[in-house]
Amino acid sequence: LLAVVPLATAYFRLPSPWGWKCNRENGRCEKFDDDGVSGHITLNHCKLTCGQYGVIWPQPKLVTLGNEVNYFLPTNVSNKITCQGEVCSLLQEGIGLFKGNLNRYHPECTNGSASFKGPWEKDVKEHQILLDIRVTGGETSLGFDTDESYTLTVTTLEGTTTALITAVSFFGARHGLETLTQLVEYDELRDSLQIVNSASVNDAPAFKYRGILLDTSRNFFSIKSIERTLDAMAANKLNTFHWHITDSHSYPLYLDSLPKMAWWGAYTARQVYTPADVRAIVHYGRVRGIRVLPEFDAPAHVGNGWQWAEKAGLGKLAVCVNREPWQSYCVEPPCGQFNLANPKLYDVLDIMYQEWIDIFSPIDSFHYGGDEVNLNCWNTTDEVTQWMDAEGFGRDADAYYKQWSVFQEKSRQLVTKANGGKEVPGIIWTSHLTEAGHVDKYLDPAKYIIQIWTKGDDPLIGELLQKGYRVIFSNYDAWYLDCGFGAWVGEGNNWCSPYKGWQTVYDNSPTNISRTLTANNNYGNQILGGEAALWSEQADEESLDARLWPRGSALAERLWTNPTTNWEPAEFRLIHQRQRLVNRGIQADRIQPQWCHQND
Ligand code: CP6
Repeated sequence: LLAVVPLATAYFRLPSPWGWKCNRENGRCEKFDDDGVSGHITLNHCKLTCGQYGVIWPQPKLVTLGNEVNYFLPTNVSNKITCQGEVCSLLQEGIGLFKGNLNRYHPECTNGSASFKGPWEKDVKEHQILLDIRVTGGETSLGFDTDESYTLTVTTLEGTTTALITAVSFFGARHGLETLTQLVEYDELRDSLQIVNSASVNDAPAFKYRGILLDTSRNFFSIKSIERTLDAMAANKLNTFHWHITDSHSYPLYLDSLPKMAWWGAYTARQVYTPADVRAIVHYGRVRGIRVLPEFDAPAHVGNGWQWAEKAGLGKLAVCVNREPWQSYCVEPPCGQFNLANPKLYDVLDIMYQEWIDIFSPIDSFHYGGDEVNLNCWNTTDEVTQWMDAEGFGRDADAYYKQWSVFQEKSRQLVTKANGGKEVPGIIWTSHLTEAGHVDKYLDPAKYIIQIWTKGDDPLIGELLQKGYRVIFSNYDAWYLDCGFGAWVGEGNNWCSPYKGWQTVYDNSPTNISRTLTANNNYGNQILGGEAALWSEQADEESLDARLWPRGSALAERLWTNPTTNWEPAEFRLIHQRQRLVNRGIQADRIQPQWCHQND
């Protein structure tokens, strides 16, 4: 039983007339009259230990939590790490982030430093936290075969709480640290932190690929806002930042080898990512357990940036850009598709991919886009039609698809070359090339992963799985987060999905979508996971946080745990996860009145 602790009056305006107690029947904290003597459970204590999962998000596979907490100060956290080589420095960085996140529970905290003021009882002041982290493997960057599992065992003995984390990889260990953070809360009465006294967690993700797409072409997003997104992803154990850097609208990536790309392609001189910026983001992601997946969307979705080539005497590399009437050529202005008739295209792409792969390295996959090609663009461009005729390709749809697939394979070879000859899986959106009946005519199932953005009931999914493709789900009817409530959803120019509530995001499961297929066949290991997309026609960094969070958290629990329940039992924890994101400086949206979770 807990002793009655004198109130630290300087930090406590209203003495609490009641306490909160865990109702172990329903796993909820309930209000009860405080007799001031026994069973007094203060403020945040209850939520940490109540319910099967406390306030851990996403739900671990297996977890048992103790019923008590110990109070401590973040200055009393020490560590012991068992690891090899570069894994040790990643762990040191990870521990630094862990400590910053502990401080972020303090109501007055800036950038991970907070001043706890006390005064404290001796047992609070002296309580020690020891991190004992053991990583057996040497992997330092995330791949599709990386083992992200971990175990976390918390035990308390005589004034010391030990957290033992074991993992095969650094990536598993950092997930363990994230879970450990979620066994901690601030305690207002003592101006200290509190940690669950004992816990046993055995955890591993249901899906390998758990992504968020950010489109930095339609609108620019600052490095700060991208870092914030990576912070929030880490808090949710999401592991892939799919960076849709370029599109027809802008090309904000500055390349030392092709400086004119950004000169023509960036919106303003400040709105560019330099090679150093990209390298920094790749590292920022890695220490948070996140792969940064570059997408160069082609041969459609190109436009601004490519004008320099014609001025430089290389001819037109992109055609149909700003061509009127744009509606007939592409889904949104400006248009733009590569000019497959111009062989110089490959010389430029060779240079471009060299630098892309260099600044994003090491890569374990590359996204080629490949969506929304409109044959009418090529079929109404004299240079292209003359080339098709001269080469004797013909001009029906199949002839164009064939040439498009040749472009695709050449691009993959250039990426392989830029990657020192090491092949990595190519990821490609569903498109005409991936259509049922002929997808394997164009794309080798061993070399391409298909990202399905079309509806979840698409019969194509069955064929892709049967033919051996690995797939990633991003069905727009549940996992496109682009549309805000303010967006125009009537007739006319409407390039968004529209708004999906977090419940819709949560209830959309890759295994349900393909249930009939997975029930009788062993396609489980071909379903890599899923991704939510923030296309940015109607969003920029001002709306970023509220558009992505906490809906991205709903996605994260679906992909990490793939729970058998719907959203309802998760709501209570999601409210707390949202608060945790806010503590970490992310302006996540609210989903309930404070009254609904007053009992924390
Ligand atoms: N941009 C690119 C887009 C979309 C896609 N690719 C998109 C399509 C439909 C909706 C939202 C976004 N804006 N390059 C599709 C993969 Cl509803």
